[in-house]
Amino acid sequence: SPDSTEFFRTVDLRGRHLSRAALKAAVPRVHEESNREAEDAVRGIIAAVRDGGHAALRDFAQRFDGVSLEQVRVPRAALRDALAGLDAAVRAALEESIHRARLFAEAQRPGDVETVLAEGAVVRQRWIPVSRVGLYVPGGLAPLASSVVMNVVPALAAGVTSVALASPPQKDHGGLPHPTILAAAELLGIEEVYAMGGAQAIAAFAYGVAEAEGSAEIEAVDLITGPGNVYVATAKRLVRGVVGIDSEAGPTEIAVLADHTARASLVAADLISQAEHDPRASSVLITPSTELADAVREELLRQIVTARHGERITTALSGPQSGVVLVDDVSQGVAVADAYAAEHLEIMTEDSPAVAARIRNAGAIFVGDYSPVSLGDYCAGSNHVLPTSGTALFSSGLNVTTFLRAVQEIEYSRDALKGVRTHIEQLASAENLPSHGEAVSIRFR
Ligand code: HSO
Ligand code: ZN
Repeated sequence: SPDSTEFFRTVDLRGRHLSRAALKAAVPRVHEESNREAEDAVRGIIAAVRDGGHAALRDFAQRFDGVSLEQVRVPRAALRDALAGLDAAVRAALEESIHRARLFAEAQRPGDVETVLAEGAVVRQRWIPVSRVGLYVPGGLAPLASSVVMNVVPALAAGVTSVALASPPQKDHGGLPHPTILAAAELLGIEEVYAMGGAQAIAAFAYGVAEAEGSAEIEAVDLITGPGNVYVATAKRLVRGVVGIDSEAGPTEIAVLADHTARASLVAADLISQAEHDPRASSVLITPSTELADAVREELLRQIVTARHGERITTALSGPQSGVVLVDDVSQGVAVADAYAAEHLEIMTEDSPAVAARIRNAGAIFVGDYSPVSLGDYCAGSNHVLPTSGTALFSSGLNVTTFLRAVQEIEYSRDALKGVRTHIEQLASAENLPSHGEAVSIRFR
């Protein structure tokens, strides 16, 4: 049942031939109703920030982060100090992560195209970066310094010139965002950093915050990106339209499509790794092998004992959003994975690359035993800000094009326009919009 708290429950789809919609409904997932509550709270927060500006941000910092905040803007000196105080090995790791992410992001830059449809009839598509972005970096349950890299690198590779970053103020760090997050920002040359988190940060980016007694204006952005908990994801959804957003990147999800050749210890470790993020995280195993399913369940129980965040992990694995889906064979497994459209999908089967090639819906696909999600979280070169909750059906993880717009440009000569003049006049009159036709005809009189 949807509110069971059974540990890593089983959904048995063997021998069932379900439609795409039925498959989608059968797969373990938190369904929308349970997000409704968050939505009401978030609406209130957004309105409060819109109306109350800096004072509201201070109130929320007090209420949600337990911090009395004088300034949301992080001083430059704090950024420099954070980098100066960063552990050398962590700095080296961040640098490698940045290096790999940058190489891949730069390779993603799409080229402009130009098509000549007739002599003097030219259309082009030009990619133009958005002007100003607001990047969100979670810091609640874990300070995700790697998310600074994942947001900033593709934005800069796209050519965005105004980059603002927000991350929750930390009680243990004098009301500043986590020092590793600040250090990562400094490493990437980001100077505009705010100590604000949750839905209130998203509202501040979307609507801007007016200058008030000693606190400078926060200029509204054009696009907000970044992962977050259910409140952040909900807030982004609610301000979409006022600003652009990336895909919905809410509580993390991992699905593993594995057969009898997979190693249960690896599968379990990977399921646990993402459950570690959030009690609302989802970990799903899709397999035709009941032996593997049993072995993975045993491994989960064994590995949780020594996991630092055992309680959070147990909650995530016991929720309706997690469990094992038994399928007839790998082909049905592919269909289930496609219906689920996981944020992260790992393939550990016989000939994993061939199975991966058949997948259509996933935020990112991790192929084989040596490509765990943790690799992608930190150091693969790929991006870890990915669509969750099935939104991979229609959206993509962060990449360079997230920060670009494709602008079409039309340039026809007199003769070229003359070549389609009558077609335009005909279509205009067929649509009963004769002034459209006239705007062409007048040029030839
Ligand atoms: N797995 C998260 C990203 C992350 N993990 C950051 C560790 N740090 C969402 O893809
Ligand atoms: Zn992760």
